[in-house]
Amino acid sequence: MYKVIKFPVRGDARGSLVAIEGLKDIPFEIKRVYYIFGTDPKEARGFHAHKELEQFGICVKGSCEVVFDDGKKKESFKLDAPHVGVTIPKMIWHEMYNFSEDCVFVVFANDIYRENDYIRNYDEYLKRVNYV
Ligand code: T46
Repeated sequence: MYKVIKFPVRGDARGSLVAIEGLKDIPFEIKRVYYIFGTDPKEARGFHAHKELEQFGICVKGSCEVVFDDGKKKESFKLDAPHVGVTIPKMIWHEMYNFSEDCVFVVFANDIYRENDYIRNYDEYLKRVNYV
């Protein structure tokens, strides 16, 4: 449903650095990066699946929880370390909750933004994955 990827932290006396390369550290070429910050902890985001888009998300600061749903079962993962991220595969419904006030959630994607790649209706999602 999703994969957790942990990166080595290259630290020295000056501080820490994490490097992420497309096709090497995450399983696709990176075409777009976006980030979410300043989300009110009471707000939830996501509530969609992507038809084709492959993504990888990591909280480089603070924390949030991602709920993954394949139409049959749900699993959640708390992102709270700047060197641990999760894949957000295509055709997986996902929702994000419990953003810390300082959360900066960075997402790498394998394509540009296309609104027609989103399935934003859960019943339509269930139909497409053949569960209704
Ligand atoms: C996803 C989760 C993890 C753009 O104009 N370009 C972009 O690249 C993106 C990602 C968004 N937008 C616009 C579309 C909306 O008007 O930014 C606004 C907020 O997007 P949305 O409501 O889709 O945000 P989230 O947090 O619900 O979902 C986002 C991504 O859109 C989505 O692909 O998988 O983060």
